[in-house]
Amino acid sequence: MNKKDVDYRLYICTDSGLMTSATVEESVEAAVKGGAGVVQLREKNASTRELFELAGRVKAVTDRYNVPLLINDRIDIALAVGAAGVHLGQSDMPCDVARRILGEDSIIGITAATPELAVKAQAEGADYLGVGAMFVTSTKSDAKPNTRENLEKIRSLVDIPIVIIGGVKRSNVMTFAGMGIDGAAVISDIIGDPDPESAAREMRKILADF
Ligand code: TZP
Ligand code: MG
Repeated sequence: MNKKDVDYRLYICTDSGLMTSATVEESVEAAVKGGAGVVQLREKNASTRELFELAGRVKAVTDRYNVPLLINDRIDIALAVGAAGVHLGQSDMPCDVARRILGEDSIIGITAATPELAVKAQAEGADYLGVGAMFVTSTKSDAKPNTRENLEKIRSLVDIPIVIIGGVKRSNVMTFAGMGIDGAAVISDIIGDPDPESAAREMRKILADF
């Protein structure tokens, strides 16, 4: 898939610690069937070998549905399995260096919590931004809650896609409608649901007219 055609509306991240019973691959497949347009493999506790093997299995699923797979933090794993790209935070490899390593066709997403970081990420060639945390979330307890004012400011300053993240759920995502946001990145409300397919379908429906 051309990276310009990515549908960011429903972006799911994995977290095997939040899953009830299924494997990561099964949860990803369910979420994609329900309408997720981007999958990020985010497994903070896996060893390099485990992550490499899991990434290969997840990519087999995302390839079948023609959905891009992004790898959290790890450029090496993305290259090793031929993933569509990476998602990088402010403690990870700098965006411009990642771009040099991965090339122009890869997707590079950057976490940018402030207008300054957002503008810098866009200037360094980021394809999209993750902005959050929109709410306090136990999934990432060190993520500081961001403000809507910051989100509005960031939206006015960059033209690349923005996905909101952090405590975003079916029950609250509608409150962001009309802000020019391109999508919602969700972990617990989908991957932590016993029925990720229905959860994704419900969320995707709510996001339909963002
Ligand atoms: N970055 C900021 S908050 C967060 C990440 C990865 C966690 C989001 O998880 P959840 O369960 O959707 O709140
Ligand atoms: Mg990171």
